[in-house]
Amino acid sequence: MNHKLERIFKQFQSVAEFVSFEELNAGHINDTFLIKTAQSSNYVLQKLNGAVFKDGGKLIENKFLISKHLQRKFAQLSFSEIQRRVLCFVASKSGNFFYQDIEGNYWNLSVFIADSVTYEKTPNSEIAYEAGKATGNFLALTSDFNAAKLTPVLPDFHSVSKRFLQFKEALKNASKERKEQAKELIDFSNSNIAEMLVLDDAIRLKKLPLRVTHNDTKISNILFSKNNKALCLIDTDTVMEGVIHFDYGDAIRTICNTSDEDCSKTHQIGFNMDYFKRYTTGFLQELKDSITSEELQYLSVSIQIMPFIMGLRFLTDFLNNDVYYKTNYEQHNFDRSKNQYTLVQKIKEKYSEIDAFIESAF
Ligand code: GN1
Ligand code: MG
Repeated sequence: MNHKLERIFKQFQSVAEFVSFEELNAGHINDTFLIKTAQSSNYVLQKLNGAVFKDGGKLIENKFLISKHLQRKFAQLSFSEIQRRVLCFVASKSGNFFYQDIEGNYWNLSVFIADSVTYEKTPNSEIAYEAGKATGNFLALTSDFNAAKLTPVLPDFHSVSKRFLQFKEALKNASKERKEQAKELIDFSNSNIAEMLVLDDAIRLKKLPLRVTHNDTKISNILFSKNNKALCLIDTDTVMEGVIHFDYGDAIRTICNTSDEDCSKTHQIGFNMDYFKRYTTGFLQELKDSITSEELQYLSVSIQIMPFIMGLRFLTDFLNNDVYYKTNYEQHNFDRSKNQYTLVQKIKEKYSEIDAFIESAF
C-alpha cells in the first residue's frame, strides 16, 4: 500500500517528499489517506468510490471550483491563513484536477489542515454555535456563485420522493428475514412519508432559491481550531445545487443528536435543545443578509426531514444487503436507520419549541 500511495501521490504537482501514510476512517463511501511528507505540509489523498460516483472527474472539478471561489473571498488573508479556511486542492502533473489510475479510479489531493480538530459528537454549546457559523458562512460566501455551473454528480441526492421510490424498489427484492427484522422501520417510513414531502413540494413549486449547498454538513465534516473556532467545511464531494435546508437540517441531525449516528440504544438518543439554539443562532448570524423569508419558514421542517432521509437511505441499504455504505457488522445499516428514525421521533416531540425558537431568532 505504501508504494502504491507514494506512486499516486507523485502524480500530483507537489514537491513534497512522501514519508508515510495513515488511513482516515471517518467516511462511509470513499477511501481517504493522510500523506505525511518530509516537508512542513502534509496532504489528504482521496480515492473516490466509483460505484457511487460515476463521474469522478466532474465531482473533483466541482470541489475545485468552490474552493477557488472561496479562496478569492479570503484574498485579504495571508497564504497560510487561506490554507486553513478553505480546502486547497493540488492539480495533477497532467494538468487535470484529478489523477485517474489504470483501474479507472479517480484520486484527488488537498493540503492537510494542521492543528485542527474534528468531532464525531458535539462536545459543548460553543462548538454548536461555531458549527452554525461555519455552515452559514459557507452558504453566504457561495451565494454569489452560479450553482447551475456545478455538475449534479448525484442527482436528486436529497429528494425525499426519489429516496422513497428507491426504498420501495428495495422492498420488492429484499429477503424475508431482513424485511421481518425491519418491519417497524418500514412501517415508520410508510406512515411518515406524506409529511416529509413538504420540502420537495416547495422546491418543485420554486418557492426556495437554488444555491450552492455542501450536502454533507455532519459535524465530522466541520473543522475547528484547537481553541474551538470553526475553520472550514471539509469533504466537499457533494457540493451541488440545492436549498439551504439540506445543509441546515443535516448539520442539526448530527450536532443535536445526543448519541452517535449508529448507536442502537434508543434510550441514549435525544435532541439537544441548547445545541439546536446555539447552532441556529450562529447559522442565522452569517446568513442574515441573504436568507429569504420563505427560506426561513422551511428551516424547522428540514430538521425532521434530513434525519428522515438518512433513516430511509440506511434502511434501503439494509434491505439491499448493504451495497452502498461501508458497514462494520451485519446489523450496521439497521442500527443507523433505527437511530435516525428515533431522532425524528424525538424532534417531533419538541417541534413546537423548535419552530417557536426559529421564529423568534430572526
Ligand atoms: C455518507 O461518506 P460520508 O460519510 O462522507 C453520505 C452522506 C450521509 C453520510 C451519513 C455520498 O457520507 O449523504 O449523510 O454518509 N454520502 C454519500 O453519515 O452518500
Ligand atoms: Mg461526504
